[in-house]
Amino acid sequence: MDFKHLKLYHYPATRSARVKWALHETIGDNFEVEVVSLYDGEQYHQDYMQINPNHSVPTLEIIFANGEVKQMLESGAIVSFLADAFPQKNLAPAANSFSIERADYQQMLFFAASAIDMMLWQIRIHEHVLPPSEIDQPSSARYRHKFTTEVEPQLIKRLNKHAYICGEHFTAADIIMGHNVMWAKMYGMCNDKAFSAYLSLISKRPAFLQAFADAGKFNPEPPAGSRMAGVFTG
Ligand SMILES: N[C@@H](CCC(=O)N[C@@H](CS)C(=O)NCC(=O)O)C(=O)O
Repeated sequence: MDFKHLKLYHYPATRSARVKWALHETIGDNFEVEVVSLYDGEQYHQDYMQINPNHSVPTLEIIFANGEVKQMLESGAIVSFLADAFPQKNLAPAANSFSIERADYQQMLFFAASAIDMMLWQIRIHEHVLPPSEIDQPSSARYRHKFTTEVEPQLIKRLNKHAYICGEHFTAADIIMGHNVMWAKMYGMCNDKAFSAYLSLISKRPAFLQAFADAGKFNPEPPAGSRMAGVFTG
């Protein structure tokens, strides 16, 4: 089935930028973007909570050709869905083949979107988001350690073998992993030259440049005095 309209609810340089990147890779500019001002609490507005009870971005609203509407809320699921929905863009090994390439691609996409994302999120909330009374410094230290001693070596090994995370070809797994590497760099991690080479390669893609054109508007911490200070969870 084809789509009639796509609308992305977005906030600069957050996980919704992964989806914006995948949309530019697959359908160019043929979608609507609405910015949800996270630090003003717009994600908690009743109308938004009705479509996204997790009060987060991304939300991708899909109006299908037959008029049916579906909201997708998970960046990994959306990026993977788009890659499979537009096979002519060559962003994923074929879904209908029991291949080593597909197995590896899914493994890396989910590793990035779940396990690695969770580690980075723990660092984020304990270093930038939670009020002082809720900060648990050992949690952030634990995930920094796990990331640098367990995750980074695996990624470096891959990137020393081939240009992209799953081989010599760019895939949707690079969208999630690439965003994670940039996110980790904000915390002073991912310093090996393999990561610099990787980022310089993926950041030249026109779809990347479009997706992150607004990244300068991202502020890692709720601005002082924001009514979301102490409320915002991630
Ligand atoms: N697992 C979700 C997480 C989405 C998420 O937490 N987004 C953050 C921005 S990166 C957000 O909108 N936070 C606002 C809030 O939790 O109130 C995904 O990968 O899409």
